[in-house]
Amino acid sequence: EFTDPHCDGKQVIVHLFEWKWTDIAQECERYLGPKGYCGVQVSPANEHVMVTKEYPRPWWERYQPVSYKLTSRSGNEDQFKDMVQRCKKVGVRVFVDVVVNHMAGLGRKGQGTAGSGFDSDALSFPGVPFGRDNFNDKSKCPSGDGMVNNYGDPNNVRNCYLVGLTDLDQSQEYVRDKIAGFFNHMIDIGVAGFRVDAAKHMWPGDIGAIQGKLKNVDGGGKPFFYHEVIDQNDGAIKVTEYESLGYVTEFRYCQKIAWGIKNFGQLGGVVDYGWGMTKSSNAFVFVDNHDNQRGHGGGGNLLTHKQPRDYKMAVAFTLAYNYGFTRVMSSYSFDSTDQGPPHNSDYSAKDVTINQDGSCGNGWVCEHRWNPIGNMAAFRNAVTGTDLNNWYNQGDVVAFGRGNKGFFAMAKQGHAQMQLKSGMPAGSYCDLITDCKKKINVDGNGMVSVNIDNNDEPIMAIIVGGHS
Ligand code: AAO
Repeated sequence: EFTDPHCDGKQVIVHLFEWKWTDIAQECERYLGPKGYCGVQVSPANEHVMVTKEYPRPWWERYQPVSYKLTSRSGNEDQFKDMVQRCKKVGVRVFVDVVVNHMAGLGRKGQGTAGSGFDSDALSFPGVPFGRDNFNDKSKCPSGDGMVNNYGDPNNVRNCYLVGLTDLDQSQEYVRDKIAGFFNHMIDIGVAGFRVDAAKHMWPGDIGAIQGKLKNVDGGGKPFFYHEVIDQNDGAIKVTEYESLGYVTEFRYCQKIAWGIKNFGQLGGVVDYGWGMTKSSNAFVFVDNHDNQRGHGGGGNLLTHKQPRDYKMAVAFTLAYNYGFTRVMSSYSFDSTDQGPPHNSDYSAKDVTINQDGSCGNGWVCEHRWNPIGNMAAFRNAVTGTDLNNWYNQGDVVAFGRGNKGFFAMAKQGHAQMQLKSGMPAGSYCDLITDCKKKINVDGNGMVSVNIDNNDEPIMAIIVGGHS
């Protein structure tokens, strides 16, 4: 249940972090649809605070809800509807980042992005409406100051305020109905599922009760759910607690793949279960996310777009490997941890411009468009359901096949010419990474002529059906 993304078997979601709805609609039509992406994760679409106190309009203001009205920094409800419909028309589904553990942070009041008044200290959010009775009162929180301050105690993690964010009481039918109403409104619009923010801070039973109130998505079936739970074997909350509710984020993978790219010989163990990583059918997998790429949670040694060569190898490997359901990050340039998206004078996000070479301008990184990333969505789609075979891992080269559908190789030193065993039928195949500028031959014995000679993108990938 809750594990069908409703995108006709496609396998990769892209997080277009902080993009406006009008830009996402265009990107679905000009890139995500044609490249075979399953869907797009969009930033929180509901009304949120506008922060000026600590920093001028930081990205994280969207994680402080004021109401469930669909007007945010990315656009209004009409633009949201247009985006969902235009994406769906080209086979790209929309998954919304939903912030329902809490409302805005203490000490904040005024108006949200849809003009609703609110006052956090008074626990007053008339835009929903939520009032004092709908929040966890201090008696349920075991910490002295009412804040989450002990990840070893589930009651602390779930019944206290996370970094001062007013903590809703989802055990109440009224609160559950308001949240379910918010989800059903988006399901009516055509949304296919949700990324549940701060799921670790909600009781799984409460999330399940809310899911029980949801409509089926159009075309039938439950909405797709993936829950944000940072579990790095160092707290009381385990990802397994959420497995009946859909996919769960597997943050340990971020560190394992970064380690593996630095130590190619370790890549064979990238998902060994010694770290207690969740099983593949529940693992929501990524190399970095919007928090840990800027040191905001789920930290540790990891790779981001700022290390392009290693990052391309990490993401390409992740999309070629047979673990989990995958999401790729798409960022904007930043040099401060709080910095919001590239913006106009009114702090609205700047348009995403596309350069002649397919890269983006205006401060948008668009790593999801880099060939080793964008072209690997088709690889993951083509090899769905197949096993890993013909594993090769010597001399800083790693290579493997996926059933008789695909073959993948990477050379850390930037070049590799060798014959390797594959399960592929004989033929001449397009190399996906070079956009088919290179042809790769497989002979009658399944021997593939690996040929890597690009130091910036030392990767090769071929699939059946990707014939030249
Ligand atoms: C802002 C201000 C605050 C202010 C607040 C309220 O920064 O100073 O008090 O407003 O006015 C985002 C930003 C926050 C921002 C918030 C609201 O990151 O800075 O606060 O919006 O505007 C925990 C949660 C996890 C959460 C993460 C950031 O468990 O769910 O913190 N992520 C989501 C979103 C995130 C958002 C929120 C939640 C809130 O993705 O963007 O916050 O809606 C340990 C715990 C984790 C914990 C981290 C960080 O992790 O295990 O559960 O995440 O600490 O507190 C190693 C360990 C690992 C540890 C990690 C720490 O990896 O192995 O266990 O180090 O990095």
